Parts: sequence; C-alpha cells; structure tokens
Amino acid sequence: MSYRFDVLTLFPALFDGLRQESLIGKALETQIISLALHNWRAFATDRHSTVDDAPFGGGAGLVLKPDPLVKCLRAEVPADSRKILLSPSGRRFDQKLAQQWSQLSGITLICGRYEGFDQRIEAHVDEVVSIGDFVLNGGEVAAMAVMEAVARLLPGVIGNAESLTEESFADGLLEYPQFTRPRDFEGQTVPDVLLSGNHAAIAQWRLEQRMARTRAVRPDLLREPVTK
Ligand code: 6GU
Repeated sequence: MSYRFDVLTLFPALFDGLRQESLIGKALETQIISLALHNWRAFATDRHSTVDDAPFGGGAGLVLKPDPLVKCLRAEVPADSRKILLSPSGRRFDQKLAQQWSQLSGITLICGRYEGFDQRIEAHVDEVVSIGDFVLNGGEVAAMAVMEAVARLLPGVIGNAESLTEESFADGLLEYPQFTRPRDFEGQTVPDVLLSGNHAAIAQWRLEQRMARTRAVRPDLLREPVTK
C-alpha cells in the first residue's frame, strides 16, 4: 500500500517539478507514495469559478471562501486522511510531527493563497501547521517541505536507513561537520582525529562538535525535550 498524499491547491502546476525530480519523484515512481492534486476551483459554483471574496468587516485583500474548498475535501479526499491546513498562523511543523505523520496511511495538505481563509474552514481540518516564522504567498512551498520531510522517513525512500537516525533532529542535536577528499582544500585541512582510525575518539569528537554547534546556533534545542 502506497502512502497517500492528497494536496488541495489552486496552483497544481507548482508541483510538476517535485513530481518528476527529487526524492519525491523517485518514491512516486516506485509507488512507495502516491500524490493526488485537487484544484478546488473546480467546486466553485458561480460563472467565474470564484474561490475568494472580500472580508466581512473590511480590510485589505481577499479571503478564501469555505464552500468550494470544503466540497472538494468531501468529494475527493479519503474520509480517514489526516487533514492539515497550511498557514503561517498554525502550530510549528517539526521533525516529531513528520515522524508521527509518517506512521499514518497518508495525509491531506491544504494550501492557502491570498490573505487567508474563512475561519470556518478550520472546523473541517485536523490541524493547522506553519513551517516557520516567515510569510509565504501560499501554502504550496510549505506543502512540498512537509511532503519531503514525511516521505523520506518511509521505508525504502532513503537507501541508507542509518542516515535517518544519525542526522540532525533525530535526537535533538544538530549534525557534526563532515569532510571528504581532499585532505587539504586551499589550506583548510581535515581534523586529524578523523584520519586517526580511532573510532571511539571519532565518536567522542563528533558528539562534542554536535553539542558545541547546537549551543552556538540553536540553543533553544537544548532546552527542548528530546524528539524521538
Ligand atoms: Cl504553512 N503558509 C504560508 N502562507 N506561509 C508560511 C507557512 C505556511 N509557514 C511559514 N510561512
């Protein structure tokens, strides 16, 4: 059984590149995942296929109307799929959520555009999620980020399963620095310990590097409970 991604978007062509290239493209090809794109404009009922309208109470911009979007959800998305609304006002997406969602049979990602959603749409989703403290014009790029974070945790998507447990965030620390040939790149040399063949010393050095890097760049992670 494929892990099923459903994506509601007014701009399905934005997903063309992702479907053909990348880890997602490969996982689609091997049918580890499937991707169903739904343009809910098809569920608008007026002559101009309107999906947005002016906000009650006034203000700038347009708000996504609830009816075509909710109709699309009901008609085209499996009832048991976890429905996630992508919005800068949502709870922050993280590795722990990616882990949890990778255990499901699939998720539905709903991409907003314009200035926001009619609040009543929230009653029809399970979760509202943001990918960070910045504003995108729409949820599409956020949906792609979530898809990639989830898909790479599925069995068979990443060749080397060990790289999943060793990488940043798997245990709440950033990754250690990596080096490959040449040993001397324009005067920058590889740390001696990595050439020593002493595996215990290498493991110790890498752990120290991870802690130092996390303390310097992301001290907030050291105060968070371990995400496993
Ligand atoms: Cl999920 N959507 C939008 N429009 N902007 C965002 C975001 C999502 N996450 C961070 N910024």
